[in-house]
Amino acid sequence: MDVRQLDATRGDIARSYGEDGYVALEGFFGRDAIATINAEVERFITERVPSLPREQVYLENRDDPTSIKQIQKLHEHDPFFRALMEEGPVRRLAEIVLDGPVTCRNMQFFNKPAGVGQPTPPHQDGYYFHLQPCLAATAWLALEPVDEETGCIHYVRGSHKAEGFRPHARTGTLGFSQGIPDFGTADDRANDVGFPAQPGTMLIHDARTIHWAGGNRSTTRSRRALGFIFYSERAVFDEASWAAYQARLAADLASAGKI
Ligand SMILES: O=C(O)CCC(=O)C(=O)O
Repeated sequence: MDVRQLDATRGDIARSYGEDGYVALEGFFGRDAIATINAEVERFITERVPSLPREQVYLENRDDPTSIKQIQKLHEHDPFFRALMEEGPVRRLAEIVLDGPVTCRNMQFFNKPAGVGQPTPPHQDGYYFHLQPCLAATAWLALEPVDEETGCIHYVRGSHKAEGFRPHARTGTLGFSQGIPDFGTADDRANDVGFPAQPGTMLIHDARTIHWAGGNRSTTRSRRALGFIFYSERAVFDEASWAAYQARLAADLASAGKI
């Protein structure tokens, strides 16, 4: 979709997002655009990843450099990804759902490698964000076919409307250090919606929306995606508290031998 098409449907997008806490847009990027993005991801992995700090590249298996599960801040390391995040329709989508100007906070590569990709624990992104008020959105772009077997995203519809966050606790999952230990209530189950997706499908969710994904049970197919985190310019970011948490986390992961 281009910016003009998005603007033409902005009312519907904003209404659906406000009601459910997420929106799914099939064909947000067409086949050629996805082929280009996938080629750029490959180039980035070959050329840039070897020189990135280890806390920005997580592997499912520390001894296997091909088992990449997450890369952070692609937009800060590379002009192609900077433009994808800052200049095109992805940013406009975030401006629509957040109802105003946004800051481009992070762009991540999310993979669940075949056979070893671990589940994404149920969580609310805002719990990690250190924002007041919690006005932020995460867009998630499928780079290849994604289904229940490879670990598609699930949302709990309407969960963004609850007061505050659900209690979170440390998980053992690299890349998702906080999860909701009491997830699975009758309400969670009744409102759970899974999103199998084709390459080019864009999901976008409110930072308070509970979401999770299964592990990758396929032994042949990976599950590649890009995540784009935007903060509303109306929110205040507590940089010091975020940096302190990140430093503690990196030290814990290093001492546990996970990075
Ligand atoms: O790709 C995944 O499994 C998780 C993505 C996620 O949690 C997010 O984009 O906020």
